[in-house]
Amino acid sequence: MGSKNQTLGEFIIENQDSFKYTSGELSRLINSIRLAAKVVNHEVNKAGLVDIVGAVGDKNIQGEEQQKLDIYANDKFIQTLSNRNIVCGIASEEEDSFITINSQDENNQNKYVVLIDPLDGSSNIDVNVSVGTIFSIYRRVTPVGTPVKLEDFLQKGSEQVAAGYVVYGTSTMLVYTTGDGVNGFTLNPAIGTFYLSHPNMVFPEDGTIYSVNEGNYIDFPLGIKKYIKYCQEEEDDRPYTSRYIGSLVSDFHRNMIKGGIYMYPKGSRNPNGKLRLLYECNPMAFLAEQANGTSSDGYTRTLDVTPTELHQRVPFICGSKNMVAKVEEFMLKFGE
Ligand code: P6P
Repeated sequence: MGSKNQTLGEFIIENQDSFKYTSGELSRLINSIRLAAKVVNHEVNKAGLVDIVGAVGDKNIQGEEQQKLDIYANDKFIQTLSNRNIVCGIASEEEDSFITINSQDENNQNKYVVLIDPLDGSSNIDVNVSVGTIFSIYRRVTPVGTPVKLEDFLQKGSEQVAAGYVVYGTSTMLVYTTGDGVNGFTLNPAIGTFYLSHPNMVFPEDGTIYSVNEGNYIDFPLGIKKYIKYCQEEEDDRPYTSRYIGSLVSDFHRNMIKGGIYMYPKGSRNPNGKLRLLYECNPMAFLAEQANGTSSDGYTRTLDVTPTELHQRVPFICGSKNMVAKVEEFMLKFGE
């Protein structure tokens, strides 16, 4: 593991032996994400000052209003990932289909695919609330040197080789895992360097924070309704508190540090839940499990779900393991 205030670059070099594939490949992957994070951070931090905020008038495949920063972040991550000659394909929340990246060398030895939510929580941009980038990394399953295929992206979350997020908050942090624990790096904007500020991040097994949009309460499965009432009951002085930012990365980050649970159940407006399996739920679930937390849809471990389409949605319950277990207990007992 790293030492406090080690730079991200030093940390990657020191720990690349723990990455089960060729060390240089991981470094180039994480470094390209580091660069894109700094570029996007610069724009996010001045969003209120220039005419880059506000809807562009288009909608993405999710039917969601695309904010200018959504497009900007999407373009920057695709550009930096493409330029590093390490990735053979990219899927993004902002792109209808996956993008094939043709390597500069003709036989295209690139082995990795990356799935991203380039700017999660973008509805918060105009009101100056934290937003984030989420990324998920796999090795391709089709032959190296051939064009990437959809099956390279439709892999179970348990097959991820790396995952992480950038949270553009009161400070900008890059938090990621390569399957050997979770480490958080804080950006010093004055010099553009990420420093190891949160080594070996771990979810407390118990927590007192539950994060859910209670405006959807009436549509929740009975098991979720029962859990929320369990948190709110007066008896034996339950210490729970509700905190919901409306930005998955921010709610997840706070819950990992303080202990808590994030829930986006299914409902009438979102019969399969709202969050996307491949580039929101799976990377956050990988991080959660690497930080001693858990993640499921209320019944099935998130990382065990077999994907069927690029933008599919799943119900998402993620955080402190004993809180997730309690929700699953209620889902088993009361169900839908
Ligand atoms: P709602 C942002 O769009 C997002 O994907 C997550 O970051 C966030 O937790 C959730 O959706 C908010 O959704 O329906 O509560 O506004």
